[in-house]
Amino acid sequence: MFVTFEGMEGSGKTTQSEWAVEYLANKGLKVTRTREPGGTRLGEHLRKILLEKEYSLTPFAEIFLFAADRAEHVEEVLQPALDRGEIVICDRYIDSTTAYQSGGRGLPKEWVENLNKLSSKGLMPDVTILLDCPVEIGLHRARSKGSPPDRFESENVAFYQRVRSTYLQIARLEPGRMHTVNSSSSPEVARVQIAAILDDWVSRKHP
Ligand code: Z5A
Repeated sequence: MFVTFEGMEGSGKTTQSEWAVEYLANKGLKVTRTREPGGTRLGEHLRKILLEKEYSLTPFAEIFLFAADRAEHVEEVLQPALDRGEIVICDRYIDSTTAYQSGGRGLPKEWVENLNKLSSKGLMPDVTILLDCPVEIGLHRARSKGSPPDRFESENVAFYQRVRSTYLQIARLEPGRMHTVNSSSSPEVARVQIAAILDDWVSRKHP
């Protein structure tokens, strides 16, 4: 079972995906947690290039780096773990590319979707949990972390509005895969819904 967590920065992906690993492991299930960009040795290098403000990447250069990260991640980490029968929980995957590079940066959607198919070798999540909250809440949480803003955190509110509306559009188009969870209030409130989604999928995939 392949689970992805998506959402804008500060929506709570890291907090909730860490919790989800613990929740499933406590049921005796074998779980691998990973992330994009990152998750492999090459990916962690690419992550630095993508997030550090040192590099002013063009949208085309940026999307190819995300695609290279994903190609490596799918072959080296995601597919092998799924082949071993493990549950894989991944913090960001192809929907991030659609939301940020197409919605945020404005690259043509069809073009981004084709690159997503190539870089992922067609590997799609069984279930995607979209943590959704107003842009102002997400940005406030992210900027309260105290660390200097990275290349994405420096983007303006309009950029994040486009990211959010692209995510919500994917959720409308793919209701069977993408489940939207309101993450505006406390993590505990969102967890009730996340647990129900995970339980449903575990009963289907790992009866
Ligand atoms: N990116 C891209 O453009 N294209 C791609 O294809 C991919 C990625 C794969 C790096 O992602 C950047 O890469 C990302 C998009 C781009 N940039 N942005 N934006 P990242 O996932 O590493 O970075 P991030 O999104 O900035 O993560 P983050 O700042 O760590 O946010 P988060 O994981 O969503 O939030 P969090 O750390 O779990 O929680 C933030 C705080 O909110 C924390 O103190 C929580 O306790 C608190 N909080 C309050 N309420 C809640 C609820 N309800 N749930 C969870 N947490 C809550």
